[in-house]
Amino acid sequence: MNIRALDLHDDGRTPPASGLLEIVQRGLRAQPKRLPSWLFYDAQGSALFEQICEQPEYYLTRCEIALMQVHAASIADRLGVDVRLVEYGSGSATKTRLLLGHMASPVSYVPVEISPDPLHQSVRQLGDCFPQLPVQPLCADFTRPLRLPIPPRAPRRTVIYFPGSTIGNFSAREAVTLLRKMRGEMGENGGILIGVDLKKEVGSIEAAYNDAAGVTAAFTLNMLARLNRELGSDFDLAAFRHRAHYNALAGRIETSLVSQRAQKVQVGRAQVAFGEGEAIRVEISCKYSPEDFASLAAKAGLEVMRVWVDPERMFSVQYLARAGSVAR
Ligand code: AVI
Repeated sequence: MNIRALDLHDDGRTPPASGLLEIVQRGLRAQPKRLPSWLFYDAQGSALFEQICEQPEYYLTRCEIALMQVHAASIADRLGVDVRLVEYGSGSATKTRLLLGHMASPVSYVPVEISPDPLHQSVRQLGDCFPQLPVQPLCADFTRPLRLPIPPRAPRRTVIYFPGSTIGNFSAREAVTLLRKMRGEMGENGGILIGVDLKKEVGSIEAAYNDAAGVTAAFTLNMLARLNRELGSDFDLAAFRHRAHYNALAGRIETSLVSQRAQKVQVGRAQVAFGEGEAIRVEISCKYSPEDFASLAAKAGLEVMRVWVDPERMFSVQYLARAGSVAR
């Protein structure tokens, strides 16, 4: 493994653990109640998410990997030579490996991840596959401005890789803000390679978030288990149900935890009252047509240069550059 791979950069901007209680209490005071979806991803939640990706109903991962298997060479060709690849999140080892395997003389790979454990894991895995590749892990929250590590040599282009359709977990307004931030980080000549789940027949979308084995339900409920573990709250997991339904007007899956009875839950010093059937909104997963996504990108000053889609039109991988840029 390249020795630089172990040099973990911490931009010092990860939120303090003490803020968690305040974030949760504020979300549960809101009307309707809501909790941020990043709360899913403690160690248990991340392991459950890996399992979700293997469920037969969850087509997103399967389709994106298949797309990368077929098109990695043409995608890498589009990115060009001497690229610095910055990945938002670091949990997509298979897709990243497929991409890096086709890239010509990449300058460095910078996985950006808020928690150090998955970051170390991805560094180890990639180090084994690409011993010559400088890996510069950055421990940071990718939704906030990043201080990217100094590359080992000057890249021709910085490409931000954001697979998995995680962009769908942001509202349209948040997504534009995030894309605009990426636009700044990639620079004049840079690009964004992004996985975007597509609009399709409602049955398959809803099935993906309501798998028969109940893994997604366990993933959603783990958020409350996490709060019990970390904040000492007393959520009764048996008294909440996972609900995920497609809001066709908004073009998104809306996931909630629904209280099965009237109850009170202790969260820190606050007592939170729930009515029977009352929901906590925990996630949105937006689905886009190629046209929808192009207009979202345009609001962030970006232009879609190329779209790769599977034959069933389930999922897309898109390459964006600055709108009107001459450096294509
Ligand atoms: C990470 N993200 C793209 C997943 C999604 O499809 O919205 C998270 C997820 N939630 C439930 N299942 C998967």
